[in-house]
Amino acid sequence: MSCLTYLSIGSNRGDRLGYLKYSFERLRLILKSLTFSRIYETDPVYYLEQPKFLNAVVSGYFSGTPYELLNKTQEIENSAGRNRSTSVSRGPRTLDIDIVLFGNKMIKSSLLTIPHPGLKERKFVLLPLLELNPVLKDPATNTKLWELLIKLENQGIYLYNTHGK
Ligand code: PH2
Ligand code: MG
Ligand code: MG
Repeated sequence: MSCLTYLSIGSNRGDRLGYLKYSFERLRLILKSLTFSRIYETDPVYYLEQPKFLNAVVSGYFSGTPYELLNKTQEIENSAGRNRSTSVSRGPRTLDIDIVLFGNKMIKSSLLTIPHPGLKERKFVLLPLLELNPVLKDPATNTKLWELLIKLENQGIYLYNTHGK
């Protein structure tokens, strides 16, 4: 059996667009019917002293457990030069792939929390997520995600125009 999953992708170090495209190509081999949102350039949140991010969300069907998917996404992050040992928590990274939703599953363990704990407060996740599926709900509370999005303050999210870049 396969499960529809949504992943948030981010990069704010090095060739940001290149890392996003690399992640799409790698995820294409892991997720069936891979679909991706438009790409947004976003102001950093949490740790503010870092460059702007490129962010997107992808969806697709995964055959396996959430932990198996986590292993695969971490392997892709590592192969994109992600260095966990020297990096500041929530600081600059070449490639970050976060599992946001995995069907309607709810998981809380030391390795993995699903839905992603930042989902409800991050416009750079909610906006591209709703672009892919406007009727999504938070499986924990059943709240419509668009209702959460419109309550958030402006966070600096701009459509990234890839023409001429
Ligand atoms: N990721 C973070 C911390 N802050 N800000 C934006 N705009 N986009 C991100 O992907 C992001 C962030 C840690 O994963
Ligand atoms: Mg992240
Ligand atoms: Mg992450």
